[in-house]
Amino acid sequence: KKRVFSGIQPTNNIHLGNYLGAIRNWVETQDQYDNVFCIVDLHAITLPIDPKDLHNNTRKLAALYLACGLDAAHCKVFVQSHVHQHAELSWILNCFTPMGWLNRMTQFKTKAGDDMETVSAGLYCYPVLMAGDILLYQTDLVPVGDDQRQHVELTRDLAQRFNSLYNKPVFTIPKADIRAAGARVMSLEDPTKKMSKSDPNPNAYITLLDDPKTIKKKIGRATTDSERLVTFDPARPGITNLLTIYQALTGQSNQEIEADFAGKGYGDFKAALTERLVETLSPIQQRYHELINDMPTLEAILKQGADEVRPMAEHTVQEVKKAIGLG
Ligand code: AQP
Repeated sequence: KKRVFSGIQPTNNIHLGNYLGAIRNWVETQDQYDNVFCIVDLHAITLPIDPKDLHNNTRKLAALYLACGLDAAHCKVFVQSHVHQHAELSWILNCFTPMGWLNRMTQFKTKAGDDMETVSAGLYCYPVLMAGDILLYQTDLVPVGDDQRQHVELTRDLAQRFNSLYNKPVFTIPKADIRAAGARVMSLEDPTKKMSKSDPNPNAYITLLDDPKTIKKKIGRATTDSERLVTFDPARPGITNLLTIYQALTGQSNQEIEADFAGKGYGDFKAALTERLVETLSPIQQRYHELINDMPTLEAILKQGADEVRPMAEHTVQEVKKAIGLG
């Protein structure tokens, strides 16, 4: 079976973009692959984060992975910092990554903004840690949202560079797996920006734990336009984003959706979208609450996941050290 690896940062409540762009796809194909899914807490410290929040978010995210349908029988689910080989490989790969490559990473530019003096070196090296995460498990496929395309490309370049430098296939060359539906969910406030969990405005995103009233409010105030035509139209990114979400939830074609809402206004469409969202999220929330209230079971699943992946990670680190002549 092909190996799949992916992860999410435990930085905040995860949102609809993380679900539609990533987790839902992991769940859909989990029985076809050999899956490794990580809660990437080492990535979460690249920007300041409160220790209690980091601790709690890590457990919340693990519970959400499982509540969304990841099955421990098909997947190894674990916390990145429980497997020290991630940090170890990341350092080694840093020494093989040209600064020029990192200078081209658009996510760093967006997240660092103008703050080049105090922003951490960790944020700059984030793509190298991510490359290490993927390469440690000899990954074939990386199911992610469209925003991570550039980082997976860098991972491929790095793996190819390392293999050819030592003339040995130390790393499997991974491929990004980006599905069309839900690959880029946009902010509800500013539909030209991606939906992001670090957005200071909570109305810009729907979290997986939002209750029906909150979902209704957020969808109700989501940015649209004055045309009042329920059609996919790149010139009207607000309604197009909402329609894209609706499409990802229903699996209907553009034409079917436009036909269903022909002659209807944004109010009718927003009510239907709210209904679909509540329908999708309610069962996830119910399972989430069961899991988060049984911490010993959750901790045991995470420990088991880390115990299962550690030997694979160690094997790769040993191969890397051998190639380089370390130790
Ligand atoms: N808006 C999005 N649409 C589709 N997919 C998305 N992803 C993130 N935002 C969207 C996908 O979710 C996975 C996990 O993302 P992450 O938390 O590891 O990193 P991120 O890309 O930095 O996510 P956020 O939500 O923007 O978090 P913050 O605000 O903390 O940086 C990835 O597969 C990503 O593609």
